Parts: sequence; C-alpha cells; structure tokens
Amino acid sequence: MGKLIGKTALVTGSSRGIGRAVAERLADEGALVAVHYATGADAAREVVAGIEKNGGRAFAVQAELGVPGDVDTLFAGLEKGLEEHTGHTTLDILVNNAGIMAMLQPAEVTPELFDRMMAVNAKAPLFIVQRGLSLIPDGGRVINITSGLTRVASPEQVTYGMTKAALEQIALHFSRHLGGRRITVNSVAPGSTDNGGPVFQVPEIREALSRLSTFGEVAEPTAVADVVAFLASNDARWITGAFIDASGGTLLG
Ligand code: NAP
Ligand code: 2V4
Repeated sequence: MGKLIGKTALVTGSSRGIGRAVAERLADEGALVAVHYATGADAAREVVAGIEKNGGRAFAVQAELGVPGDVDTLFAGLEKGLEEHTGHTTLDILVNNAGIMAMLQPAEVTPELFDRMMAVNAKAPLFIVQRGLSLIPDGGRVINITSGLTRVASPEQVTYGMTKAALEQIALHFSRHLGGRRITVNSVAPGSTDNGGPVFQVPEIREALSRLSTFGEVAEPTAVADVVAFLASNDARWITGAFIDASGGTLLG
C-alpha cells in the first residue's frame, strides 16, 4: 500500500461496479481520486465517504458522457476539484472505465443504438484522453477498461464488442504518441465481473457465466481493480500499448 501517494486520479464511472473498486483501490494506495458519475449522485457520495473513512482522499464529479459538451463538463468539475484539493490541476492517472452495454441480437441493432454506445464507450474516452493530456505530466498513466468480448464471439454483443475494439485502438496509437513523455497507455480487458447488477443474482446465469472463466467463478470488481492499480504504479512503467487480459482465463479457448 502507498504506491500512489502524492498522485491524482480520475476514474470515470466510479459510482459503482468495477470503477468503484478501482477508485477505492487507487485511494488505498494514496491517490486523490476524482469519483466520476452520470446519474448516481448518492452512490458517488457514498464512494467518496467510504474512501475518506478509510483515510483516503476523493471528490465527486458529475458529467453525462456521450452527449454534446460532455468533456467540457467533466473537466470543469475535475479541474475545480483538483484545484480545491491540491492547489493545482495535475492529473497523474486517467482511467476510462465508464461504459454501457446492451444484449441485442444482430438483427435488433439500430443506427441510434450503435451511435449511442459508440459515443459513450469509444468517442468520449478519445476526447477525454485528448483533453486530459494538458493535465497529465510526464510519467502519467492512461488505462482504458475494454472487454474480453473483443476476443470471444458473442453475437448479441456485436455492437458492444465493436465499441470496445475501437477503444483498444487508443492504447496502440497513443502509446507511440506519448512514449517520449513516459506516459503509458494500456487496455485492461475483464471478463464477466459481478458489478452488483441483477444478472449476477440469478443462480443459473451466474453459474453459466462462472463456467466461462478457468477459475470457475465470475470476477469480483476488486480483482480487476488490482490489475489497474498495478498498471498505475511505477512498477508497470515499462508496460505500454498493451492489452492486459484480466478475464480469469476466459479467453484461453
Ligand atoms: P456498471 O456497474 O454498469 O457501472 C457503470 C458506471 O459507468 C457507473 O458509474 C455509471 O454512472 C457510469 N456511466 C454509465 N453510462 C455513463 C454515461 N453515459 N456517462 C457517464 N457515466 C456513465 O459497469 P461495470 O459493469 O462495472 O463496467 C465498468 C466497465 O467495465 C465498462 O466499461 C464495461 O464495459 C467494462 N466491463 C464490464 C464487465 C462486467 O462483466 N461487468 C466485463 C468487461 C468489461 P451512473 O451510475 O452514475 O450513471
Ligand atoms: O458476460 C460477459 C460480460 C458481461 C456480463 O457478464 C454482463 C454484464 C455485467 O451486464 C456486462 C458484461 C460486460 C462484459 O464486457 C462482459 C465480458 O467482457 C465477457 C463476458 C463473458 C465472457 C467473456 C467476456 O469478456
């Protein structure tokens, strides 16, 4: 613990699920964390309160992503919070975690659903990275939460998989763009992870999802968060442009 003392981090979509676990883990390591949310103000406040109760530092930032002005709204709140808590606006660690998913048969996909999912899952992260670079110092970190579904076939997730495949391109191209500044850019791809949603309460569904991992379980969000915390740390300084399979062996075939 304590590997991120003095660092600042933004975790998009950290009011619940994987993002929440990431925010809590980075805060446990000493980072000041911006807990971003869209609609879950109470949930985000609870995350911040929990972090503070554990001796960490955090503040909440609201912004709906995938709508016009989203990045402006996000960075207005982020910069205000960073300034208030640190006296500057340096952002050491950017985690693009917020995302949406829908199970849709290929025949049910519409241009509107495609555009919405692409806007939240891929377009917003690109422009968050672009804007974030004015705040991220040399040696900073960009970590994008993608999905094992860019590597395993699932017809009902063709649109989702396409958006995550697009998101994965950020690590490839920006790692080269930012190498001279020692900023690393990586993708973390979870498999099925219990985000507290209703599907994980249905025993038959949970068992079917569990069988996909070689460990025979769905992931806890903390398992993914530990991987993100490693990438955020100095120990991972020589990893960039990577696709990190954090699916518990779901992609083994
Ligand atoms: P989740 O529990 O559904 O939480 C999603 C988070 O993203 C919430 O904090 C939500 O904020 C925020 N969010 C959603 N839409 C948003 C929007 N339009 N603008 C701003 N914020 C938005 O998600 P999760 O299951 O933990 O997944 C987190 C990430 O991991 C996603 O990118 C997902 O694709 C990826 N992933 C998940 C799994 C899995 O099995 N769970 C597997 C692989 C990859 P509000 O609640 O405030 O609206
Ligand atoms: O099955 C997944 C999966 C899932 C789900 O469990 C349902 C959920 C939580 O609503 C959203 C979700 C997002 C995902 O990205 C995945 C996923 O990546 C995945 C799943 C099963 C097998 C391999 C995977 O990579």
